[in-house]
Amino acid sequence: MNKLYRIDDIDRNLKSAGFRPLDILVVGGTGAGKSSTINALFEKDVVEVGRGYEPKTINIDSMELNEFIRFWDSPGLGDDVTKDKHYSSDLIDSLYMDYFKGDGRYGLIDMVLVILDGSGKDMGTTYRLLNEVVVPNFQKDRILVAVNQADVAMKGRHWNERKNCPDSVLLEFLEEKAASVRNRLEEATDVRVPIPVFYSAERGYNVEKLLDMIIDNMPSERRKLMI
Ligand SMILES: Nc1nc2c(ncn2[C@@H]2O[C@H](COP(=O)(O)OP(=O)(O)O)[C@@H](O)[C@H]2O)c(=O)[nH]1
Ligand SMILES: [Mg+2]
Repeated sequence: MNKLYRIDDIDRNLKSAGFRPLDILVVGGTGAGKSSTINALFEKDVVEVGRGYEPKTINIDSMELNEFIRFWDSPGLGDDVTKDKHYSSDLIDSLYMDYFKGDGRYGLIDMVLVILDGSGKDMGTTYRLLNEVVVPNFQKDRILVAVNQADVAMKGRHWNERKNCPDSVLLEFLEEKAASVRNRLEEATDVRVPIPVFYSAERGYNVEKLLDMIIDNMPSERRKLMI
């Protein structure tokens, strides 16, 4: 993404909210494509992408897109129970973490972006992540969901390589998927999110829509700790 993409909108939103930068924690199951998503947003490799099932993101790390938005990558859940406990408690800590913003103020994670693997059907890890980690510790109206891996949502079929976008069959499938993800999440976690964007971090498809979703749903005030 161009670092200046909709920069005036971002500036206006954050000015009226009275704070910046906006800190976004990216969460999701291992292999959903959290790190790839951050790289796609930055249009370069800022975090290491896992190959296979080896999770590459051990610590929670931050990257600044521009002076207004900062992304925090996180390790994924869903590998094994012991590791998950460890990662869950790290994630919870990060939701309460006060960090130094460099301008004399302290800040907190302002939004959580949940990444789902659009090529899979299993949402169990995401439900657990929301129910056990995010929802008890974070404001529900600051959660966004996005469906990655749009290119392989139908096992690679119906992806138009030449135009780098889904054909009409896959597009319809993805639209239905986004709507159903939203409904299923609401049933399982009681969180109602804006309709998830579907995109492909790997192919650079709809990545600007992902940023649009973030820009159009920015919080109107600084987050306060839930006590
Ligand atoms: N086909 C496809 N593969 C992807 C996409 N995004 C990520 N991947 C692959 O999925 C694997 C896991 O990605 P990674 O970003 O490390 O996932 P993380 O564990 O959530 O951080 C890597 O092999 C990526 O290349 C995508 O949009 N399409
Ligand atoms: Mg990762």
